[in-house]
Amino acid sequence: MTAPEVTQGNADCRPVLDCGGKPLDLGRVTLMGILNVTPDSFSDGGAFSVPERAVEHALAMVEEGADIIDVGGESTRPGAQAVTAAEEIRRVIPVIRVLAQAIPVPVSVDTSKPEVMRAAADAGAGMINDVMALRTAGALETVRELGLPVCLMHMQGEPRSMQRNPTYRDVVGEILAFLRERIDACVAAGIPRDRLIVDPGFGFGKTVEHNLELLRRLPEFGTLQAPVLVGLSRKSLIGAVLGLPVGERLHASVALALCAAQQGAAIVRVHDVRPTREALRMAEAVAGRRRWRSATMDCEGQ
Ligand code: PT1
Repeated sequence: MTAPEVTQGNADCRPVLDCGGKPLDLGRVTLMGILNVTPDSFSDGGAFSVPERAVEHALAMVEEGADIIDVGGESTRPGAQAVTAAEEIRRVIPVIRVLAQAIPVPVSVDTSKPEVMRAAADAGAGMINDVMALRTAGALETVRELGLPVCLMHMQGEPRSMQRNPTYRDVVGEILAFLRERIDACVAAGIPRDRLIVDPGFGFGKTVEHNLELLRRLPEFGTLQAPVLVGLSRKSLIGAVLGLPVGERLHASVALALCAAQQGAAIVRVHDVRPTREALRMAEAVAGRRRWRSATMDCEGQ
């Protein structure tokens, strides 16, 4: 008798993602450690802009339990200015090159520019994280050629102006429709469906109420049949709810990461790896499982 075939097309049935040769096990909630190599990062204030310091910080996050390190050279926080591809490459490539050799976990690159995606993959990056969901000219073709997994994020507007007056008729419905359209565009461009990750884009053209409703209704994103990535760490919705400055948002960030995991997120993008890892481990021990299923992601018996 032959072994049953592994079902494709569902995060829970296909738990290991190949990130350019390094595996990312999505059978458990995965922590993405944030590594900003920008002089104007919203919460690190450019502390890791010197390559040596950035590498040191990434090593510390891996030590603390990060499953993937996300390297970004362009701030996309509300109000941030765009940078050129050459400047982004100058910031991220030296760091990615060292990290890809030095750490056992995959490195992702947080960029929307095809030139940066290509240079990062050359330097050893194993995943593309694009807040523009491959809408930049040439991005779809580039990711197809690179053969790497990609995170497709929703954003209304552009970073410079996105928080001016975000409006939706139905925030969850519209974001689901957008992500469905981007998944279809990827598949049409020849990117296999099982390389796609989706992200509702917390804080990207959303009010506090939009963000809270998105998190409350996160299980509905399971209908997209792709792993869901969530980034809430230190974001301004915490400032709005608790009245705390960015340097005092650790406890709320841990709470939101745990909440996202229990709502079905496969990957949580965080600054503070150790406290988040401890909270998730504790909740996993209580639940007796390593991953919470979203309502619609169910392949029991397959
Ligand atoms: C994210 C994300 C990201 N966030 C993915 N990539 C940022 N896939 C950068 C605020 O309201 O959520 N998912 N890359 C950081 N962006 C923001 C947005 C930072 C909003 C801060 C805020 O404070």
